[in-house]
Amino acid sequence: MGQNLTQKLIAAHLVSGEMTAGSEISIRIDQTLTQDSTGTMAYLQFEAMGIPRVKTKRSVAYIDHNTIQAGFENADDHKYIQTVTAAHGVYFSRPGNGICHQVHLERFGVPGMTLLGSDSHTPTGGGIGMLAIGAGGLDVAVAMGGGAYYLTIPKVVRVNLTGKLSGWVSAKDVILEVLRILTVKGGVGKVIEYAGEGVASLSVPERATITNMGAELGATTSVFPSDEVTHAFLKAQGREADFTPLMPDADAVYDEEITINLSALGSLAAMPHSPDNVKSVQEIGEIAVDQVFIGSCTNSSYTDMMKTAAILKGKTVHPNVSLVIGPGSKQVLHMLAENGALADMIDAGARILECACGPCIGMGQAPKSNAVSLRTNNRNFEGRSGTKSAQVYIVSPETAAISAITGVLTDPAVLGERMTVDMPTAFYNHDNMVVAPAPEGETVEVVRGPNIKEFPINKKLEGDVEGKVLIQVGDNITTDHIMPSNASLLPFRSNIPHLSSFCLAPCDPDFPKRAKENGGGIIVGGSNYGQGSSREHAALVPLYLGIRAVIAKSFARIHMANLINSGILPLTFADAADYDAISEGDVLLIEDAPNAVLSGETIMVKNTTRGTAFATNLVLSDRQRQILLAGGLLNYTKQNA
Ligand code: MIC
Ligand code: SF4
Repeated sequence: MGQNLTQKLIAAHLVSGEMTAGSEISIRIDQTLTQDSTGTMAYLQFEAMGIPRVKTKRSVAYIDHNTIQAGFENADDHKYIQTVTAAHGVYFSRPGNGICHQVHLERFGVPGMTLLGSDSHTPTGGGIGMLAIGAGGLDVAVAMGGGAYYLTIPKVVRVNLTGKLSGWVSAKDVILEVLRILTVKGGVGKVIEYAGEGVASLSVPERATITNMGAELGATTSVFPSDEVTHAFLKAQGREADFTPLMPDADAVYDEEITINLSALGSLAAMPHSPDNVKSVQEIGEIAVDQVFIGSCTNSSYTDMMKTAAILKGKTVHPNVSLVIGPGSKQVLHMLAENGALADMIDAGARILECACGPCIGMGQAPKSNAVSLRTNNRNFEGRSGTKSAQVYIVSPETAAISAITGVLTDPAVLGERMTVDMPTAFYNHDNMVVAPAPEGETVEVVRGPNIKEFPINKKLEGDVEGKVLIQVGDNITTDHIMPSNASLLPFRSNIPHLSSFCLAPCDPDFPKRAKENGGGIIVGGSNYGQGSSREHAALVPLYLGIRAVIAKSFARIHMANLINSGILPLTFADAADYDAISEGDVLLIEDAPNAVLSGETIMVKNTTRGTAFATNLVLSDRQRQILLAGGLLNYTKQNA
């Protein structure tokens, strides 16, 4: 029986475990990436492990999220990351060099390699045939130290692409269509593998848009084959030697299959407040637009920017619209500056931002109250833009650019014949913003600013776990709810005590106070609890607040791993109906928790307020159970060192 691409990539990196559905395996990690908003914590954890130098083939630290320096905090964290990486063998991509996923694709990604990143959009690397996975910072720290990465053998979904994109329909519309079909929880436990005749017609940046936003499906990762298109891209990046062809076997078997006819697609938009709330642009109609943002790791490539510039050329942004553009990397911005496209954008009235995440994570450019904001990024969760009342629609760069001119949501089909942007045969390459680590790391002084506070480490699991239900939330709660991120909170990613006052505040502003008054307790969630980002702060902050367990209908992959890594019990209701039989304030009890965690998949939880009991599941590997017993991955790693 032939292998699909995912199986080939896993088999080539397998360290332990069986390649059978549902079993836990571990894989060797070739490359890691971190960014600044998760990186500070990841390097603090790496330091706590006491390993002098990273053991990966390549580890890169990017500064791209926390770039507004309204106080000393972000700049201090940048300095910490610059010095700690120099000391431990990690390459440092300086602020201004670009968004981690865009730069990594351009300059470092290698087909066939594994990449673990402390950012949920790490699967962007799947656009060149990498097995690229997002994880919490601690998992990345362990991988930097040479430890394997553990995951459950995923199911593999074949997305069969037929036909060819036409008109002004773009790669963004492809992934929006996949989201419409599979939804934000449809990819949990799965890898999305693209195949079929349509693959060859998609460029690397188009493929990377698709794999990037595959994160919104909850998927472990997404991957494209590495073919002649990949070869040409790497050659144009001056990295032909990094190319390896990679294809699934002709008789490969998949767990599921969906077909998307590229020729039949139209322009789509994800409506507020979920990336799977997808409708066609025409169906939504000509709603008035206040803000347009073109950029983010999903759509900030050279080709996206060239199309944007071509649409804007000779026009003026509508008087009611603020258009902001954030090119993805120094390479992209340099090329736009050199060929005049930047001038076309500026002349049309675009507000040009530095090469960074920016508005995507609410780092500036929060829209006005009740604004309609069209964005090319990947998430439109309520409040993520920095303005709670804003209505964010996710669209392609083509739709965004034409709408910025017309002032209303507009189908780019009105532009007439499809415009093609030729892929450059040689990208501009000058890696002067990447600093190599010091050869003798021991001599580097690691600089720590006053905003770096101690992070919480759990204790061994002992005795009963008992606590009040401090909050009961609904389905699809995101990590942006659990640990909101915006220009005022991101600077505190290395200051858990400060962040703790904002935990779950979008759901209930009194939650942090209640948690502190009760000395901790239990969170009850609906399905897909913790969807979205990789930020382990969504587990570390609850740990700091004394949360012992989260009981939910189901969890998102990375968040569940982060809870385990923090030693917080992630329990799922055996019968979802039991969710309704609990109220906030009820006291729940798990007797002899260590024994319960060790003894199998079902754990009984007593509701001592109501005198009832219900069953929960803890479907974990033996290793994960041991991590919970040890009080988290850091304790477990030290214990087994
Ligand atoms: C995001 O897009 O939500 C982020 C900000 O990039 C996060 C990482 C973080 O919270 O720092 C992610 O996607 O993992
Ligand atoms: Fe940055 Fe947004 Fe991409 Fe996250 S999704 S890495 S915040 S650009």
